[in-house]
Amino acid sequence: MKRRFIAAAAQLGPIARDEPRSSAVARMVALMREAHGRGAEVVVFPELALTTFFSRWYTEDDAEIDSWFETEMPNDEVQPLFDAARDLGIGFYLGYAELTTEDGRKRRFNTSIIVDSTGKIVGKYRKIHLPGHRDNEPWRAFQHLEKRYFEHGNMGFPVFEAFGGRMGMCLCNDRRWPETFRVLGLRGAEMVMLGYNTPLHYPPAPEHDHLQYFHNHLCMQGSAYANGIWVIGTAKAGREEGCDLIGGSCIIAPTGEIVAQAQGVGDEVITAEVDLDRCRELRDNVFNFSLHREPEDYSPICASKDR
Ligand code: CDT
Repeated sequence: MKRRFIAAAAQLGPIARDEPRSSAVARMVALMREAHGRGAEVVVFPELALTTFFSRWYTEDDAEIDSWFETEMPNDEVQPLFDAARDLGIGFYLGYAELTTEDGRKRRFNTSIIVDSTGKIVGKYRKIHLPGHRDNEPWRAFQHLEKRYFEHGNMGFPVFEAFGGRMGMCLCNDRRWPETFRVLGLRGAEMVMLGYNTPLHYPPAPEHDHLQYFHNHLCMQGSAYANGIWVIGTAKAGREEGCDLIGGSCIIAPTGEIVAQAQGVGDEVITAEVDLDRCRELRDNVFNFSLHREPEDYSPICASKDR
C-alpha cells in the first residue's frame, strides 16, 4: 500500500445500555461506508465500541460482567463490520472488551485490534494504563471501574506492519502517558491509533472538568510531535446513560497540528490525507532519537513500581 492515503476517525455517539451489538455494528458499518465514500483507506473506531461504557456501574455479578465481553473476534454480531471492510477494501481499528482463557484461567482485557483491508486481524493490543478504581465508591456521580473489570494488558506496546507503514495502538488513558508514545516511537511507529471514552466530569478533581477537551488534545498533540508520528484519536461521545462523554475526535500530524476534528458529540466521520513520510520531518531532525536522545539520564522512567 502506498504511504500516502486518506485516513478517517469514526466517532460514535452514545450507546445505550440496552442497545444490541448488532445496532452498534450497523452504525459503524454506515460510518465506514461514509469514510470509504470520502476516499478513506483506514478508519479508527472508539474504545469499547460495541457496548455502552459499562465501567460506570459496580457489580459483583460475574455473569453480568461477562455479558459486556467478546469471547471471539470476529463473532456473529461483529462479522458485518469485517465483511464491509473486505467488500470496501478498507482497514480499521476497533476497541472491545475481550474475555479469554489464558494460563488456565478466565481473563478480561480492554483490547483493540487492527484489521486490514481483506478483513484479517493483523494486530492486537491490550490496554496497559487502566484508570479508575477497584471498589464501589458511592460518593462518585458514576463509577470508573476499569481496574475491577480488566487486567493490565500483557502484550506491551507492539508495532505492526500495516497500511504501508508501522502502526501502533493504545487505548484512552494510555494517551495521557508520554511513555506510551515514546515506546511506540522507539519501535518505529509512524501512526498511533486510539479510541477513548472520557467523561466530562472527573469526580476526584472536578475543578478540571472544564479542561477535559484541552487535556485530550494536549497529550495527543504533544506526543505526536515529540515522536514524529501521526495520531488518530476517536471518541465515544455524548450523553450516555446520563454521563457526558467528550467528543473532540481528531487526526494529528507529526508536527502536532490537528488536521481534522469532529464538530459534535454524535456519530461523525472526519478524514484527512496522511503522508507517513512526513514523520521524517521530525525523526530526522529535532527528534532524531539516535542523535539526540540521552537515555543514560532517563533511568527513573524504567524503575519498577510495587504492583
Ligand atoms: N476510558 C478511559 O481510560 N477513560 C479515562 C477517564 C479518566 S480517568 C478516570 C481517560 O483517561 O480518559
